[in-house]
Amino acid sequence: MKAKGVVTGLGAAVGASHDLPKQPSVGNSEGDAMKLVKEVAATSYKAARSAADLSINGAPPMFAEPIHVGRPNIGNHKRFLQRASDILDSGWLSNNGPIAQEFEQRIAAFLGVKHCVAMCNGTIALEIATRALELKGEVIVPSYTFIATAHALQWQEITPIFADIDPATHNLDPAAVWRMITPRTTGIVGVHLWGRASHVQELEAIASEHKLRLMFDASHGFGCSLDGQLVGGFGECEVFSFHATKFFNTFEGGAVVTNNDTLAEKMRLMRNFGFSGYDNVIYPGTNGKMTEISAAMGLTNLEDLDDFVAINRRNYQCYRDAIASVPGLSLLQYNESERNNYQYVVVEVAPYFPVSRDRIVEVLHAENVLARKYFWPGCHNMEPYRSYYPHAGLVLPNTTRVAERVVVLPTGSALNADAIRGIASILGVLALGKV
Ligand code: T4K
Repeated sequence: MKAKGVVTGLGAAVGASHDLPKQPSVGNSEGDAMKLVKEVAATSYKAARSAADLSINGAPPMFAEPIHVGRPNIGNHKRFLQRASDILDSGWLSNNGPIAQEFEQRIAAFLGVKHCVAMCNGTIALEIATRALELKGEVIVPSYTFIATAHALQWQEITPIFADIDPATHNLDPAAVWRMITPRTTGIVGVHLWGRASHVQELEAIASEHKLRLMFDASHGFGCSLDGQLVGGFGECEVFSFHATKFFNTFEGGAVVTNNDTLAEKMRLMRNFGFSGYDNVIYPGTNGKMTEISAAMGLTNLEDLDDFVAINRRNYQCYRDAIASVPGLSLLQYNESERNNYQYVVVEVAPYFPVSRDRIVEVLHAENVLARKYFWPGCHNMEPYRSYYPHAGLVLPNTTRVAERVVVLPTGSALNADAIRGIASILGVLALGKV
């Protein structure tokens, strides 16, 4: 079913010209349709043409059910259920079992790194990685990231020092990093925000000049590359989140990947209470183990990764075409010469757009489009950092500006081209300014 009309200012892109194939029936070699998250109810689609069509003005919402940012990408059900059944039969559920080990090998091979240390989630993986690197004192991080990046440090009484971002990339600005270095600085945690790689070379140069340890929070970057090399092998180690909402998920999960044998060994001990065999603890540790069922989900999803990219890419292109002609909105670009997972559809609202970013989100929510304001208001404006460093914002002008302007839109298998055009038509109405 098509969006019903074309909104002034949106141009032909929102109309019928870019018919993309309907999904989500992605076939596979076993002749099984891959069952993805079901599409949003098509019966409620319409295109908004004027303010009167908007739910905030009394019209019915465009979608009958909520469309979330972060609906999971789920691979072939049959293969997952077979693995789940095998796990139950085996009676081996956790503690570095055979499926978790296979998962680690597959991930390391996929990323082209020596070691993958699978964990129960990305936050614990960050904590273990920073601890294994013996970070202390002050560590430089962006404030424009999910709170876990900062909390993983604070949890260990390491002081996160927030450096500003490059407004073009939304990643740490190397010059800002350089300015925040003090005699207490021991490391830098870069974040590949939205899956777009950090300024890796520049950060490496700073780290090497100042003898700092460098690691990356690669939670968004699974399957993304920099200069053709997949994220995973940069810095001393990189940390992934495999949370349900991530491009690649294991229900909950995470991993630290590294080419450093000693570091990998240390992290394996740390994630298992420091146990080296029965009754022999040789290191302080925690419980960071990945379960077998999570690893089974990971193996299944890894097999369907190309389909996830194809769906996200198709959605991204559809958004790009539909939003291109809305003045004052720009879609964050992915470098098409790199590998991207297109998991985040990020729109920046120009200062001259007639409706505020917060009002855009309010209007979209009323239509059941649960757009998000990631990563507003920035970690430095959340507790405990807001109380600890009330003036941090003074050195974070780009963080403040970007965090106030970004809207993240839903993508994934729940959306088809009609739904995306419908969402774009709401934005087109807002561009007219009469809401
Ligand atoms: N570093 C970075 C840069 C990160 O982005 C994250 C996580 C981490 C570290 C930490 O990794 P983990 O410890 O989480 O592995 C979500 C995720 O919960 C969080 O993992 C993620 N970043 C962050 C960017 O987004 P919330 O609080 O904004 O949204 P949440 O979890 O409520 O999910 C969003 C929507 O997704 C829900 O409203 C509904 C939908 N959803 C969610 C789940 C869990 C589903 O449809 N199905 C589901 O199973 O944090």
